[in-house]
Amino acid sequence: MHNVAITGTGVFTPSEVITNDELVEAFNAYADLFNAEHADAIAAGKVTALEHSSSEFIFKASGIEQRYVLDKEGVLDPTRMFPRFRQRSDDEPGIMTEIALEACKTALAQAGRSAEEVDLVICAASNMERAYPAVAIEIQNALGAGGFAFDMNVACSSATFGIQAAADMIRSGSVRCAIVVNPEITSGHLEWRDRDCHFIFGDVATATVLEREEDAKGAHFIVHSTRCATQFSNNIRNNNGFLRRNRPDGMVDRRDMQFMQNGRKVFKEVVPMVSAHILSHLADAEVEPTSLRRLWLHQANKSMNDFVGRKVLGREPEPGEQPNILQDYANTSSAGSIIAFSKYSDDMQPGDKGVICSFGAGYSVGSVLVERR
Ligand code: CO8
Repeated sequence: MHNVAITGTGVFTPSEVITNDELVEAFNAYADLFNAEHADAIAAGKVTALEHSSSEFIFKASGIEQRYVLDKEGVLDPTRMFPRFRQRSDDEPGIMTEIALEACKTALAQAGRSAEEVDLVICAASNMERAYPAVAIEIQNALGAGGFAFDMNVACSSATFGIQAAADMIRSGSVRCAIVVNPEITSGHLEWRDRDCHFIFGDVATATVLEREEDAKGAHFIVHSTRCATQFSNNIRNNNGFLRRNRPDGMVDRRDMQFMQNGRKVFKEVVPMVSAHILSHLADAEVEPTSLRRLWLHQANKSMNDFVGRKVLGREPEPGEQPNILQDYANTSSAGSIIAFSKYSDDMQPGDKGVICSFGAGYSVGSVLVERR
């Protein structure tokens, strides 16, 4: 059995930013257009008028101030309200591969590894741009990596579940060096026309290099242990899928073909689940929660993270113990905790321990207990 180390991480951040004010202005213009177009049906009580969104609500309810996206113009066009991506031919790299490569290159450079040394690529994300061939195999090919590659989707928990899968294979010896990459183009499956959720998500790609500890070339984190758990819930759901055309309304632009959630219920049900999950993981690893130097939590909601941090540490987290990036990136699904880990781990000293934890649709929770070496 081999010790497993995280030796590099990378974050690709799109160049385009949408502030809350810009987002709300576009949404409100869309709502006005919708209400004017459906004025008679609204007056007859057959259609519900859309209410305006507000920047104050968004910041207060979530802590989000802005989000990065791959295409700002399409999202903010009130007659469109979703990104405009150039149609690519099958001979060109897909858009997920393109952003994944950027994150992979940074992570590999940090690890001091060349792509040929990688023998496992896992593309772990909350949606894939096609069914097959696997996006991971396209990334493997574009990188020039060896071995094998596969896609996995556990929504917001994809990165930690991918890390567990890679770590287990490295530990057992079937893989020597793995890269888990999370290209999250959430702007493609968010419903920007729904006031309840239009502010939640942003685009990004993250990557994590894992290898045998004995191969690590510099400072690294060992993966002490990982833990994944799932519990079925319909409270976060997207009904788009390959059986879509079998439905009588299969070709209609239905609301349930994009992200849907009951946010209040998710908040109430997931917070205790996550706190209990982390505490039982730490208890089994015989690590005192109070000895943790850092929690790199999933980045969905600031209050959610405050609750989890307080429950796990048993006190108010000190500034820096539980870094948030959601104010800048919004919720980037599986990538959120990895962005936090990548940006806020350089100052950790040998022996310092921390937990990377993601949670979301499924429900799903994944935790990775790491120690600086
Ligand atoms: N502007 C103004 N008012 C608003 C707005 C708005 N934009 N939106 C809602 N309101 C109103 C509501 O209508 C409601 O009014 P009333 O009280 O009159 O009914 C009031 O504000 C309060 O609404 P909520 O109860 O919905 O507000 P909350 O305080 O619950 O906040 C949140 C909403 C921020 C969504 C919060 O519930 C939350 O963060 N919940 C947890 C969400 C979460 O963590 N989800 C995980 C999803 S991520 C995941 O699993 C990955 C999925 C795959 C990725 C998908 C990519 C697209």
